[in-house]
Amino acid sequence: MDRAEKIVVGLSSGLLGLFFLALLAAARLKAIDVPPCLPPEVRPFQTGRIDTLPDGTRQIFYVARMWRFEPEVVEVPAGKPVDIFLSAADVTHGLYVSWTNTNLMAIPGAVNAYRFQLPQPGVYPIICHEYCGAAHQNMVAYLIAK
Ligand SMILES: [Cu+2]
Repeated sequence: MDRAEKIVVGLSSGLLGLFFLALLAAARLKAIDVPPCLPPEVRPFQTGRIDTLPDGTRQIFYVARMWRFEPEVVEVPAGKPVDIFLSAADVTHGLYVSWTNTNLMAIPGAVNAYRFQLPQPGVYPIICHEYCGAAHQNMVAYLIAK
């Protein structure tokens, strides 16, 4: 290996190390972590529902199907934890809560889950972000934070 190759390999390795450190720092600063595994009793479901835990945490079990989310309109307390459990009844869909970083895939035969909060009162549209058929663009639900 000549001197120029050693310099290029050294610079490339340094840059890779810098990117890796930036990734670790961003994950630490933004508290990004690997999602927890769901307990085995959480199975794919076909009907949507809403539960409230004793501590006030709202749990929403969304079913995505052509071309709607079930339940369609849900009120949640602003600033309190909300757990979303998401399953698909037919094909792959997506669930994106507008103006947040809540973004899940609805995959038939699987359940995805995510805990988040809506900090401000308001109406947050939920849209499907995965093309799922002819009326995909009409697939909207609403979270109303009060
Ligand atoms: Cu869709």
